[in-house]
Amino acid sequence: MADFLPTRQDLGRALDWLGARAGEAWRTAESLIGRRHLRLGITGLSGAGKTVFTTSLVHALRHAGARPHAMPLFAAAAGSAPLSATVTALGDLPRFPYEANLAGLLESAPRWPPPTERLCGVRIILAQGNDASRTLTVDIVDYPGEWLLDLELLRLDYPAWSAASLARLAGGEGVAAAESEAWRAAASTLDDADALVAGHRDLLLRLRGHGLRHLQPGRVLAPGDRPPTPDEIPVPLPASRANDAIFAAMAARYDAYRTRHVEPFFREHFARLDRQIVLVDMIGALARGPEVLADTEAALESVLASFRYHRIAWLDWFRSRIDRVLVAATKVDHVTTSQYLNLRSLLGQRFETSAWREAIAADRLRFDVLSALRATTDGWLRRDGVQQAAIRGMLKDPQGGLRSLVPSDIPAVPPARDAWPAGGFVFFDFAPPDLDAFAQAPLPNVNLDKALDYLIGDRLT
Ligand SMILES: Nc1nc2c(ncn2[C@@H]2O[C@H](COP(=O)(O)OP(=O)(O)OP(=O)(O)O)[C@@H](O)[C@H]2O)c(=O)[nH]1
Ligand SMILES: [Mg+2]
Repeated sequence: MADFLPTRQDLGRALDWLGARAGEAWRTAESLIGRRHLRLGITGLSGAGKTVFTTSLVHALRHAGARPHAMPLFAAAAGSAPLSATVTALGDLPRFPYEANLAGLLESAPRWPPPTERLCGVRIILAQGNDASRTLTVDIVDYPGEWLLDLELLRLDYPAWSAASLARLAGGEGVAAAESEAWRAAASTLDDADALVAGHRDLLLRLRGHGLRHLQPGRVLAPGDRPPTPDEIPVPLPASRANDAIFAAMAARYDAYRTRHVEPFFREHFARLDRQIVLVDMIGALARGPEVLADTEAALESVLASFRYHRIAWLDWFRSRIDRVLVAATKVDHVTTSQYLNLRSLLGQRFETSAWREAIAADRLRFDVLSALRATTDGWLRRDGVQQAAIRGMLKDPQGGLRSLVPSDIPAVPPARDAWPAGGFVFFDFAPPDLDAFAQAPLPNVNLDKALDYLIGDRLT
């Protein structure tokens, strides 16, 4: 019971929170006069496909009215009056570079957009026919998945976070254990906070290079525009050091990191979202092997836990209002159509437990596959007299050219380590396709319309 009595600090946080929410009265008033508003969060761990998805989504919303058959959702919603879309900045957030990303994709040698590590946003105002009072404003907030993963810190105190982080680093006999061995030894003896932080940062970067994603604190990897100062960055230390001065110093840093970075992000952005899409590169994780696949699954589980808060007294008062979460395995054009069902199953199988059943049954949580920009087409390849399903596209490697290839089949559940195929799962990276015909039309994709229908469709009607 004592857990739930607010402390003075909790009350302070709650007041900050109320201040941040004042703008919402305005949104409620807008909705009463027929101007509807929806705030959509887009996230995924680095390289998952957030920027490509957001670019394709904005482009689709802009041109859905012009080519209704490409996006059946909009054709149905618009009826006889075509939809028009205006793209503008979103408050004082850095603007999502839609135009620059699109220009790169439309070049004669199309380019994928560059990596991004900051929060940014864009507002799209959809209007139906000439009726200016019938609008739907879609605010899109694109933020690094590492920050979503950091919300886990709000549920853990410093000793618990340390224990969990160190267990992940030491776990198994894989790359994390080997790479972190020297740092873990230092963490059990060293008293120099700066050296511990620098070594830990270096370790996290190396682990990310190996494809691991369940890495914290996230702002070490994705610092954004307001990076933590050196004395706000904690590292995990073993319980054997609980009585050392360095342990108390790191616990203080941990609290500073949470209150100055994680909580403001939660309050100012995350908790204001209405809908969320979480993008996951399951195919890339499979290609990296069993350790990375298990790590990606664990990171996803931690991320999804942030959508249902338990036992955090002050957060429980102002529960996140996100009522629909779509978890999507991206880049599904890397495999043949015949593999989509298995990919969907590989993504969602871990959540077929009682803890998630209710959310899934109520359609508040959905799992699906998508490709925001389809770079391949389906085809067939004859090999040794046998017809095989193949995909065809321009390889990303400039020497690769246009190829028909047979990627690995996707397993419906993660194979046991000793049942992993010799040589691993093999997939290929593709360049964006020629998009000449799509400057004024939704980009070729898989399931973008379906994803949008779930995320905003009910507000369009
Ligand atoms: N074939 C294909 N490749 C994709 C698709 N989406 C993303 N990619 C590939 O994945 C890479 C990363 O995509 P981004 O959208 O930049 O990923 P991100 O999540 O924004 O990455 P960071 O900003 O680095 O965190 C791209 O450069 C493409 O190579 C897709 O729909 N199809
Ligand atoms: Mg990006």
